[in-house]
Amino acid sequence: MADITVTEHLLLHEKRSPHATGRFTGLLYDLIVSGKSIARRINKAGLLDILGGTGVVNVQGEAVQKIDDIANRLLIYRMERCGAICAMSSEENPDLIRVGPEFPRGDYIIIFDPLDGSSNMDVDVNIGTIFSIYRRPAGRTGEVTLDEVLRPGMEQVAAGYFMYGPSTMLVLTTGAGVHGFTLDPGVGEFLLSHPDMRIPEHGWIYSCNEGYREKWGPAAREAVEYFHKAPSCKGGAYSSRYVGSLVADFHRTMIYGGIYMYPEYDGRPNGKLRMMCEANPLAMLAEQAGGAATDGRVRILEKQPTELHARTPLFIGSKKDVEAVNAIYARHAK
Ligand code: AHM
Ligand code: MG
Repeated sequence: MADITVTEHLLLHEKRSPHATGRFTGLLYDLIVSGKSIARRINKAGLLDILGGTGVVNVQGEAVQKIDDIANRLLIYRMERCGAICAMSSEENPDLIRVGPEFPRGDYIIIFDPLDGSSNMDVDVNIGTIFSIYRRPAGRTGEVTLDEVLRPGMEQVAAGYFMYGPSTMLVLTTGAGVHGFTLDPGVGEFLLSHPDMRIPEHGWIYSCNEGYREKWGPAAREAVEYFHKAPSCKGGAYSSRYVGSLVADFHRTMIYGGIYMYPEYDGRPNGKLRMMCEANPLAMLAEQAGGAATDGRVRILEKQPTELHARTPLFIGSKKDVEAVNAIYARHAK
């Protein structure tokens, strides 16, 4: 069978997706160019003097790695010029970035974490770019206002991630299932390698940073302890895995099933992960693949963000595993 490129796949999808227009496909095309450019730099990172920190601390209070900064600039540059975007928000920038009148503008808003897990970069472990795409509410023109961006994840029209690992992958949903593409470096194209990805209903891996257990509240502790004792889908005990790169931990969860957990903890009532550039896009992917995502109480996609950099606890993965956590939180809420 002939290889199916991501562009070809998107064009076929256009017929089915009510959101797909030529502009949307153009946006994704430019996003893919950005992903390839970031992948190219990451592949040679050790040779290019782009490992380590910039000495700057970002809006999240975290040290900006050189490669974070490079990925962020690449994405902003390309998205500003793609003709489909009117505004964007990046994990690395405190404010909304409005596309200026010097560029052609479209109706889409993109939110991204340019390089998730970048602290893993120095040890050559998988990292990724996560993105979330909204369409501007109908009838809005002129300067984009913040309320047009602060919308629940349910309103996303597309979401996905690039994962830079042994191979570079793009995992994408436009609201009609989830499809995975692998970059063929010889051809320079992402080729369909994982059509119709589905998260198994029940898994055998739980994933969280257990180093924080002393800081967790009783519900989070009980949730994790549940996976120490409950039978996995294989009948035996669950296994534990934690890369510390959300994209990598989530990608494994997409394929093998199980659950990724980043609960709230002492001093961080909403945990660490960002709602708009991390939890929402991954929640859309999870649900489109038959899985679930909650904060222990509420479905992630229904949460109303109150600020661009709002955080949320996250439990994401196999439906049965996420439901077990919800039941524990519900008991603790009584
Ligand atoms: P980042 O976007 O600044 O890289 O932070 C998010 C990352 C996630 O990839 C990962 O799941 C989490 O931080 C790991 O955090 P911790 O070291 O607290 O376990
Ligand atoms: Mg991140």
